[in-house]
Amino acid sequence: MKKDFILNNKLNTSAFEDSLKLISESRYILIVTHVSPDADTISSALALSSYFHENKINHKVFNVDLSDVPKRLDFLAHFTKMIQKFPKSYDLIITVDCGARSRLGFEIPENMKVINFDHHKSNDKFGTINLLDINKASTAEIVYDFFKFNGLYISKNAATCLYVGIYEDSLAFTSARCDESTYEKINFLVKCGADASGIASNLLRRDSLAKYRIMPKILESLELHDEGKVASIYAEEIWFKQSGALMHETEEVLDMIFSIAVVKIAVYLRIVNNKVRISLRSKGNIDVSLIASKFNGGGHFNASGCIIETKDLQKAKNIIIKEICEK
Ligand SMILES: [Mn+2]
Repeated sequence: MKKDFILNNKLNTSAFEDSLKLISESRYILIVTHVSPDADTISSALALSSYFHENKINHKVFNVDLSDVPKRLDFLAHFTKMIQKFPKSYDLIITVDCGARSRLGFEIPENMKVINFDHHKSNDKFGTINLLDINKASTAEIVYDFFKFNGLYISKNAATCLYVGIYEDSLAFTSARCDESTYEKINFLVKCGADASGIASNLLRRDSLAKYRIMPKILESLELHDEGKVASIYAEEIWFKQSGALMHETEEVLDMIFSIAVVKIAVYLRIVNNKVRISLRSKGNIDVSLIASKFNGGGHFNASGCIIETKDLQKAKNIIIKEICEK
């Protein structure tokens, strides 16, 4: 059995039903979030986890490195129950927001059944059942569709998770992939008990001081290229040690420079595991996933990333800026 749900204005809902059937036939489910987890993958996983808890379905939410999970999501139900050690046995994997096999951080065991919830163009349909919709701004929206098409009850806990995933991955409802259905979902999630104001307080008003110690340094690194169309910033490894800031706390600086009127593409470089990790953002019809894919990276049309195998930030900056400006 291999089922794909790919949206072309026509819903193939049978893949949602088949997913639920596969879930009900399984004894122990491993929900897998991606490496360098973001709010979409964690929220999507914890929304499913809430449903599974409420319905006594054996499962665990897995991430290959829990120390990487953003702490600011700790208000989501079952956040502390996530694991990074494999359970003794499991017979179904559900991946959420994993745009490629490599994003799981481990090899899928042979003959393992996999349900693949995702919205990345790069996804090569590695699942037994693939619930892919690249037109959606978040994987959380596809998890929502799974609940709705199967007529499943969305508890307050699950609704809160789904709201957070949709909010964060749509960049606070500013993504071009937000459509009418996004707001219909949000409306329904609020009816289910998601508290928009409470969520905003938890998500946006709990910054560390360290974040504001490192931000000026990163902003100071700002350079404009190609008559200001391309902006780059970087963060030296030592700045993290000096300030105590965490990697994911600095991503907002990229959004800040991306907001400069003349800038069309924004680039952020920092060192992760002795290599330079690069995040790219673009406005309008500029596809930065094409640039990321030149360096074996991936992501979305307007937001993607890649890794360059060097410890030299300046060298990596020159390589990526050259690639962008020669486009
Ligand atoms: Mn996502």
